[in-house]
Amino acid sequence: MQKSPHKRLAVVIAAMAAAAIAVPLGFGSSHREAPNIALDPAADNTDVYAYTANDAPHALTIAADWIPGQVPANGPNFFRFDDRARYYVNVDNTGDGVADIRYLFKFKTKVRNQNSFLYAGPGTQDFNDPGLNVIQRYDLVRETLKHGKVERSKTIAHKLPVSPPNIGPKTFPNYQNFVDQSIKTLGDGTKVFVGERDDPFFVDLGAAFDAINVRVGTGNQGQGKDDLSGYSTSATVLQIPERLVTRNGTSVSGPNAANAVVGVWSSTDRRRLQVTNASAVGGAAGKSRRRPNRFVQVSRLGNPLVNEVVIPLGQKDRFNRTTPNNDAANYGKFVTKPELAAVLNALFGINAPETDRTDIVQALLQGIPNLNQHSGRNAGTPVDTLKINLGTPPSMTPSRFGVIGGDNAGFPNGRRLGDDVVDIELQVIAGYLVGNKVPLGDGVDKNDKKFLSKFPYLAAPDSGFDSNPSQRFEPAHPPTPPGGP
Ligand SMILES: [Ca+2]
Ligand SMILES: [Ca+2]
Ligand SMILES: [Ca+2]
Repeated sequence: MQKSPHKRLAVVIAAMAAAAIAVPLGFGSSHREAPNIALDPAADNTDVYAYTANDAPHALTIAADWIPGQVPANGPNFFRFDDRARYYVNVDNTGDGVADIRYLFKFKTKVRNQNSFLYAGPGTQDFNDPGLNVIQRYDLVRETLKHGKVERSKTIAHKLPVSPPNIGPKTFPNYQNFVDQSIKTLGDGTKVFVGERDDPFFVDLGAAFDAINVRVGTGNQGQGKDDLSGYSTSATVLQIPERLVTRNGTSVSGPNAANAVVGVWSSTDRRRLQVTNASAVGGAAGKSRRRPNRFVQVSRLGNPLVNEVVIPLGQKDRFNRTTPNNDAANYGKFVTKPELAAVLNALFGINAPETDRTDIVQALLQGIPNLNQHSGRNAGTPVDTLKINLGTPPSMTPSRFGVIGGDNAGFPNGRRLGDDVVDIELQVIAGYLVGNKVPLGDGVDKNDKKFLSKFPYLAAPDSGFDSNPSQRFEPAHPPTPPGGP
């Protein structure tokens, strides 16, 4: 699986559109004609979550995932963050779509014995065990910005270990040791974990838009198949005291406080020209040019599925290169006139409004007034950040539908791990907020594994030995009869 789930979803929609509407939609001749970032999975953000955890009510918890579709048994070269890329978690506390605080993860991988093909020897206990052959570590840098320029930069964690993939019980008989050793509380009170986890995103790609399900209104009645079950992701989890992310450097007194709302997104930078083998570029064989090239953004992610279902394929790589403060100018027209609404109407005749969708702009990009809209002069500026009101108390009885399910502590007021963003966004695009309430859904209501009630919250990854991710290829409905279609 090369593309992120979201990008695969976009392909599904593209395929549906091409099949259902007899007009050329310009998606290219091949579904394999993927956007650039799909060819660079190590830099590909898959999901970002920002919420107030029940056991940490005065902190902002952010989980940001990278590298889609990781098969747990993918040895001997297991997935890891790219030492040459820069991974960011961005926070905008003024509402202009420009980061004010950034957390930068920089990685370095060490292979103790280059002559061994093993990631670790049998019975490796923890990070201190000499049997651990491959170890990736990271520095965490906190940057404070003014008008988008880094004003202060401080390394707040140095050479912390990345929790490795769960290779199997013979290699790692006590895998949890690595997880425990990867959870750190830093000097400023920030908690951090980086490493391999179960992919928390859940979606039934096959049935998401199943015509029959939707026609009879059973889209929300289960029986879907979690296509991402059994896959892992490379996760960063931060739990940051509120005072370190708010615009005035103090904690949030309540939901109406002027500093209560922050916007969150993740991004990845690479050097503009990055070659792994100088001789491969021809000409100056053996002479590697060491002139450093500047870093440029190659991927970003705020609200789930915005780049996937709203931004046309031809614009996706541009989206990845641009920043939220320019979203309205660059992409506003796609949001107010979402192609998906037209596609849903063509397929299912559900009367989704197709133009002037200011309701979607508000829900995803501007923030909802008196809930998660920034206060002050940038109030209502449309930017693709995950906007969360830190004064909203966490819910003890969360609804997977979040705000449209009557639970103001969930998406789009931030995003929790369990929020069913596929169902929510399908329903919002169908017109939920303007009175067209259609029970669309993919039939997958929750992750295949239970989330943890404590940090780092994301479930443990399957071990390579025990994993069974190929289940995702099974059809959600009775298979094709023997002999084929
Ligand atoms: Ca800002
Ligand atoms: Ca999962
Ligand atoms: Ca769902």
